[in-house]
Amino acid sequence: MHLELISFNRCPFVQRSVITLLHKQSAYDITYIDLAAPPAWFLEISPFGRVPALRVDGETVLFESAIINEFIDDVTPGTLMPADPLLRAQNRGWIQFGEQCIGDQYQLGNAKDEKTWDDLLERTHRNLGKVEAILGAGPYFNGAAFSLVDAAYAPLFMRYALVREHLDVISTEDYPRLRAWSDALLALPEVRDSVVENFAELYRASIRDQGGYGASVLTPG
Ligand SMILES: N[C@@H](CCC(=O)N[C@@H](CS)C(=O)NCC(=O)O)C(=O)O
Repeated sequence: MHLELISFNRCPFVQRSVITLLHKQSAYDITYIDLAAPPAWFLEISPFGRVPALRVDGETVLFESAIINEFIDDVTPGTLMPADPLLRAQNRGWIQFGEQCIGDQYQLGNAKDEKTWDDLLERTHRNLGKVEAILGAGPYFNGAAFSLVDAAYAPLFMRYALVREHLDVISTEDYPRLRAWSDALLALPEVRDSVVENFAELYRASIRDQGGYGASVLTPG
């Protein structure tokens, strides 16, 4: 089966799928597009015009990172979802919630003024607090075994780590379990290798270029 991931080099949702592909040691091709000027062929195959899209055997196209990741898991050896249906459903819920956390993070970087920033930071902490409250002893979301929830949150953790010298959002003091989970994931090769080589600079530049209050806090100077 041939898998082609359509990607944008800074997208955290694409990164979820790359982590899953790397973890499962699956062969795949990656095609980068510029989301600011998406090519016509992409708009034809991606119903929402969003990445990631996964083209299977050159024809069928899947969209939505959580769905793509379950498909990758299904067609490769081993499983990254719990066997118990109740746990699987709970895991899917927290994967979905991860999108909210990624959205909070994106908006923080874009915050134009201090008031917007304060409101967003409050919401960010409220949401992170919900995740902290349900985490177990780790090291991964479900305990000893890496799963698709881990792939879903690692991009969020990588981005917070890249601006940590200016603002430690997931501090050990505030979030002991979340931070330990973040540290465990960021140490994995499949997470480290899931972004382009110059990602750190690309990511910081994407915030700096916003030029608002969020940029002045997260990427000063
Ligand atoms: N829920 C989607 C979110 C994907 C998403 O928002 N991707 C962004 C890039 S990071 C995108 O393609 N944005 C272009 C647009 O919305 O037009 C998923 O999990 O795949």
